[in-house]
Amino acid sequence: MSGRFVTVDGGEGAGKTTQMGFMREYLERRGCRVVVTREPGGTSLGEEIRGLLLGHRDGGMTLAAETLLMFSARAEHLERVIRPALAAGCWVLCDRFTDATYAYQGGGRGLPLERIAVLEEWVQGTLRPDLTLLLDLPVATGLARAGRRSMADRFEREDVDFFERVRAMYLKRAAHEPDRYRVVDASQSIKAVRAEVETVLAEWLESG
Ligand code: Z5A
Repeated sequence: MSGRFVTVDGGEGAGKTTQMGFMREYLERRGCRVVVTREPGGTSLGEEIRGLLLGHRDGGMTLAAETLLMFSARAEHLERVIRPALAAGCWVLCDRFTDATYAYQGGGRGLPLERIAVLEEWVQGTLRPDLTLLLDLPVATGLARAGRRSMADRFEREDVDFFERVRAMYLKRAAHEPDRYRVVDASQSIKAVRAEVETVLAEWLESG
């Protein structure tokens, strides 16, 4: 079976990391070779950039710097991890990708989407995910889950309205690209979300 590029995205506390572990098991049981990775990050330099992006910066960070750092990490990630894995026939399961830039920097912070599109074209060329699972849930539910964890990072300290705009942008993109996106109700129990994700994967595998 040839490689596929599958991304998992969603708001705070959506359960991406949890479900990606199950997805890996599911695909490996079907004989797929799977590479699990994440953004921002996924490479040595990318993880350093992640530290800059999520860290607590007294002076803040301009939106341009934030967006360009996301795409710097992505350029490294594509060149060193994603493209080689796909070329070797592996499935790449990526925890967040460019949809997150549209949702957070575009929807959340108000960066014009055309600017993101220019960077997407430059850094990715024609490469886009084959399938994107959007783990969708009410903002309050996600924030309550995330709140149980350790200290909030730079994004997690944003207010509820920010996360509502992020969610709205994800849902808008999913509605515009129904062939690539599958929206999963992530407010259910871990077991129920897992079952829905596996059904989506099974149907997608069968369809193509
Ligand atoms: N960001 C950006 O702005 N622009 C970009 O282009 C990119 C990213 C790529 C870091 O991402 C930040 O970067 C992110 C957006 C920004 N900021 N925010 N917010 P991240 O993906 O590393 O950070 P995150 O959203 O906080 O993800 P996370 O910490 O990895 O959470 P998760 O993977 O979605 O959830 P989880 O770790 O699987 O679960 C969280 C908790 O909920 C945990 O205790 C689980 O046991 C629990 N959980 C999970 N599922 C369930 C269900 N179904 N029921 C109940 N409890 C559950």
